[in-house]
Amino acid sequence: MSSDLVIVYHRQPYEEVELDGKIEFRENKSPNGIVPTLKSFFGKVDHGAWVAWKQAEDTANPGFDRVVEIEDDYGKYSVSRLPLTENQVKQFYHVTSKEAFWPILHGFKERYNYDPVDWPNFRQVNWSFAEAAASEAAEGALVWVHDYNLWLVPGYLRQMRPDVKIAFFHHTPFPPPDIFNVLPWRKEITESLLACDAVGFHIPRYAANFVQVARSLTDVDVTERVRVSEDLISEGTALTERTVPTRLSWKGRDVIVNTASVGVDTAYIAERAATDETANQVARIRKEMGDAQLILSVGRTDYTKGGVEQMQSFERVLEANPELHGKVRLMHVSVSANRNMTVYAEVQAAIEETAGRINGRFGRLDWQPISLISRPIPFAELVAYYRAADVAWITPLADGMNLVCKEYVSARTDGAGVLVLSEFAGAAVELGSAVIANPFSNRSMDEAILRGLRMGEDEQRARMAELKKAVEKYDVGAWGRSIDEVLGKVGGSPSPKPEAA
Ligand code: GDG
Repeated sequence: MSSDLVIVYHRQPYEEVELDGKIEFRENKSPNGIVPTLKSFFGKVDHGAWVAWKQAEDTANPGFDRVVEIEDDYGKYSVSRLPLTENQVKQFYHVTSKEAFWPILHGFKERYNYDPVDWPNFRQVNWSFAEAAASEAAEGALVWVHDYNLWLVPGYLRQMRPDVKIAFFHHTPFPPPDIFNVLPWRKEITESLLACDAVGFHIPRYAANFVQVARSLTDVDVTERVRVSEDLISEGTALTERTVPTRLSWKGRDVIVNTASVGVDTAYIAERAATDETANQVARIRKEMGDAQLILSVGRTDYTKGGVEQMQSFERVLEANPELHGKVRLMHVSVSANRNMTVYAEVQAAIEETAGRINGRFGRLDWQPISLISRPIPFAELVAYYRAADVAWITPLADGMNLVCKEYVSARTDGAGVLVLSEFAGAAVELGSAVIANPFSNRSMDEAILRGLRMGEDEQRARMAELKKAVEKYDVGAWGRSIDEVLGKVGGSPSPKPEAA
């Protein structure tokens, strides 16, 4: 059945569970994250489709149904599973996307690795995604593509199906031309993005960078520029922009450039934070802490998240402030998305080595400065740690948005707690009331964490109230509404379902 809305996202929108030899499709265990928000768009159309990949030994005979029909709380939708071999996945995702694109997107030119890239494979995989989307899309449908690993899909889809509307959303930062143009495929990627009706980013800076890149590579005119909303202008943060281009003209076609920051489900997190189970866990954590303060740091194991740099700051702070020994602990939760990738194994090793050195240097029988958690902890438990922490210390070197800081604020329905946030996280443009730190400056990092630890309750509450306003204003529902508005502008917005008779 063809669909009015096709979402193209690398991950499948459910968990596949094998029960007595039969495969069952289940809702993802944690309702947190953006998958439920994406699926909620299916409620607005007669029929939706989702395209993702699934590993197969033989792509001609994958041993699973290419398309399955799902019916859940979000309505009826098809899921098209594109069979890819292990090697195709490794090449397109782990090599080209993670070794070549990821460092460039985050501004780490020195980590860019061109040598292992198999560009024909990347093109082939993106072509297959475009074909799968094309075969699900109804006449004039909207196809909504997510993230840089599918950069070539819009261009291919435009060739295959000139009738469809195409929107794209980047979850990462987008760098300026001096960095992006390191990629030898820069023009091919940019022209594919310009084949969209709407190209989306978290914050105005990334949109502005994209437009600069486009202008450096092709004749593109900015036909509309608007002033950035006051609450996204945060003095003293590196990523603030004053105006942003919102419409381009390229080869006679209009391209909307939109910004909408992904948020979290504040109501769900607040509800979790208010349960008795959470209260009991918080009491247990606080008891274990005694009179020591708890600093919490959470993020994927990735060099962009600045885990090692943060621990080095903690080491300097402990060295310079002996009165803190025994009085503060850092809980560092750093989970690897892929342990088999050399680059992440190296980051993990560096984190372990740094934590080990600091614990060895300062630790005592009754006090270990750093607790390192390298396994994922259940979300309910994470909420308890958010609630128990005196300070959340979130200092990525670069981060598209960063949802952890927003989750922390949402969990603090008690109104207390301090957020120390990197000015290089996209979230910082909304969360100027956090203690803002520059992770490239030792002095800024050390002063910010000390300020967080020493902050009095009145200031904590005043700042947290401001943070809460921003996180609620830009929650996941607001992201959905803002995207809906853009999709409406391109004329491809899923039209509301007729009311049931
Ligand atoms: C990309 C962009 C952008 C982490 N540890 C545990 C755990 N988590 C969950 C957090 C949070 C999520 O992982 C991480 O989200 P982030 O936004 O911080 O970072 P990325 O994974 O890098 O996401 C990013 C995002 O896309 C959305 O567009 O914000 O900039 O890089 O939800 O809670 N969850 C559980 N246990 C853990 O140990 N349950």
